Amino acid sequence: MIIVSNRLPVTVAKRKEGISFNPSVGGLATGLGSFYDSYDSIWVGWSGIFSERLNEKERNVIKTKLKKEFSCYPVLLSQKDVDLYYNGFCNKTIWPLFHYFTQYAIFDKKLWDAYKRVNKIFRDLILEVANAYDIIWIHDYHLMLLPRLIREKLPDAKIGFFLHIPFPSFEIFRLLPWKREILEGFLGADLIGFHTYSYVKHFLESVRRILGYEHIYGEITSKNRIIRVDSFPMGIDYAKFANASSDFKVQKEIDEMHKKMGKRKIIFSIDRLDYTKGIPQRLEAFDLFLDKHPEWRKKVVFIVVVVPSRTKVEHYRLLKKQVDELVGKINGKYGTLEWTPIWYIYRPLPFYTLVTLYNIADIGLITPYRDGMNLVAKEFIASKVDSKGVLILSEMAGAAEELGEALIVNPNDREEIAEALRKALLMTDEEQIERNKAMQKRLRRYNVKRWAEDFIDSLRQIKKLQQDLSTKKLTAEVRIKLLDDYFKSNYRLILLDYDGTLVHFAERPEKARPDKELLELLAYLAIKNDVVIVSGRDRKTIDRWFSHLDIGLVAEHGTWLKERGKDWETIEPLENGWKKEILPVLEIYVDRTPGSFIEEKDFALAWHYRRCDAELATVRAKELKDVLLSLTANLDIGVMEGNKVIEIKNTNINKGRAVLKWISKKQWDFILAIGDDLTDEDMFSVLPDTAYSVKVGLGFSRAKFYIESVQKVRALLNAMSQHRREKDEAQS
Ligand code: GDG
Repeated sequence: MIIVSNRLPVTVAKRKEGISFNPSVGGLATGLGSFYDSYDSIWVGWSGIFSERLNEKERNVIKTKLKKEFSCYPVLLSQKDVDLYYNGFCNKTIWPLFHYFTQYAIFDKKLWDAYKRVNKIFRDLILEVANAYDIIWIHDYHLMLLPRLIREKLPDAKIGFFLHIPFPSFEIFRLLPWKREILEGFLGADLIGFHTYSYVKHFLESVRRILGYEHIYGEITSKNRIIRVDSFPMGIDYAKFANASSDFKVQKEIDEMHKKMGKRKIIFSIDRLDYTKGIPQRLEAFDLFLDKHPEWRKKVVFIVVVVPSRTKVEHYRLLKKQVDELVGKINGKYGTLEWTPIWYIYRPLPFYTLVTLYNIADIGLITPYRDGMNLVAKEFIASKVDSKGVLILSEMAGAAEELGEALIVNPNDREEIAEALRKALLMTDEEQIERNKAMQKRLRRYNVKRWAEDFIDSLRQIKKLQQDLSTKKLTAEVRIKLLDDYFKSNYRLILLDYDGTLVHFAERPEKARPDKELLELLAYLAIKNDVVIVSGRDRKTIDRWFSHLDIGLVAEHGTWLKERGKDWETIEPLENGWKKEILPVLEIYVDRTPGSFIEEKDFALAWHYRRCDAELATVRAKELKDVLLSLTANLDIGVMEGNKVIEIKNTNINKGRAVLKWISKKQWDFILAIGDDLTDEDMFSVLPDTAYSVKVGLGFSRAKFYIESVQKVRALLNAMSQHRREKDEAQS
């Protein structure tokens, strides 16, 4: 497996004493690092040092050591690259935009160009190290173009992509001038993962509204590939945190801290210095708490650890100043000679100190404005060996979806945070233990290893599904065999759906009338074969369009049948009284859903929504289906979903039942059935094993093969009728 991320898990620096190699900090590096150690994998990323600061010899030393000792492959980036791509597009455009800080987002073509260039640098290194069967797992917002760039060069690669930050709602994402390219970049992957289902929904909505690709249960069919989109809430290395407190060094620090603190309660927070983490308003909430509850003064200490981050970006520098001032202000306002309300640390901590603080803290106060997941919240809970302590967590952190037993707060509501602090300080041990145990159980089970394995399993599954579908493709060889069987046989039956199979879907059904070429083609085919049009359309239309041809006809999904040279007939006398009950319901939905309309057939009703706003229509269709299902529960009436249509009709009628009439007529030695939607599945399911069944377009189907488009269907039928035409033309 090749893991790809902006930074390697090892940071290289050049010092007077020589070149140093240290573990990288941050959610991705710490989280994935432990999984990476236990898996046969290599890591591609930037080492943290500018390429121009190294001479050829140093480069080689670094490259060799990274490869040998850490299985890492460094991407070389210059200071300019890092400035425009990392500090620029990543952290001045994508980061603020995806965290809903639109006012901070800069849209600058120069930064975008650098982003594209650096993504290509990553691609080139991956192409050097990747083998055909490798899994390539790309991480985060720095590399959103990479899946597609790799796909262009390695069409069969197994590519997974995981976004560690939120994916914003469509209204925010659409602000990005390069939104199309970014989405297309994502779709180069086979599996796209997010922390929460909300981000999945946002992404799918943007894909639908910007690129026009629909999805079914998170599976997008784009051009000729199926791509899965799903949520995988990232876990932590649970055992590492749970076991750490028994470490001698940690024990010693814990004892010392307890001595220092006495009976004081400890509130704790740690974050990278980032405007998304809500540090200033958290301090203000603490201020409000001390103001409203003077009885708690001198009895609590708030340990605030802030880890320097992105110091090259201006907003971060301003934020640092703001935090410094606020801490000074609060300490000045309430502090006494023997009590400092806030202990403020601005630097990274060694792991054992971090674990010590998780251990001794009575309250973890984590209140980001927005956070993809937030691992600190999970680590705090995992470190509580005696299950005592209270987590106060922002509802805006992805982690809040899994940690419902925490005290959940709105990060913008200082009153609520102050009140949560009071409540946490008064919470009984029993309640703390009960809440934490439930969360610990979940975090222990879905740890980072499970998370990564789940992702990789899901990637393998989608790859297998793609392969299953691709083996079903009606390839050139199958086509030759099909034509060969066709020409060799004497009794041939050809069953053809109409809309989406012989003609493209049109916005209004009356527009999709058969063209001259199609009518001619059907006429030729009918000379030597039994041809049947098997349609869901109403009988009158089918009759008007095709009754002059010498072919069989099925209308309204099998309600009406017409054999060659005979009259229309119904399979059995059908009851129709339900229509007057259902029609008014459909009319309400037409009024409420602009662009939708009702089609009335002899024994069926259909509500079409192909011309509506996609989002609204999906919601309405679901609602309507529920309503109809409850209305028709005790009747012989079924509610079926087709392509952008909901159809209500007698349950014992379907295309399968209708075509049996033709299938059972003769000992056919060649049967071909072609269709494109769910209603055609009934037709495929009644065919004998020897028949050729073909679905138009990708997707799940009982058909043996799929064919890409209406044009290809026409080309196939043309080839079948060709020899006859040639004869005719020669004669004339
Ligand atoms: C991004 C997303 C998402 C922090 N300071 C020190 C230190 N850390 C470790 C923590 C934790 C990690 O860094 C921070 O992870 P978070 O998840 O809280 O936040 P981000 O860095 O913003 O991470 C985030 C994450 O990616 C994973 O997908 O959850 O939403 O923004 O593991 O323990 N570790 C040590 N010293 C420190 O001073 N040793």
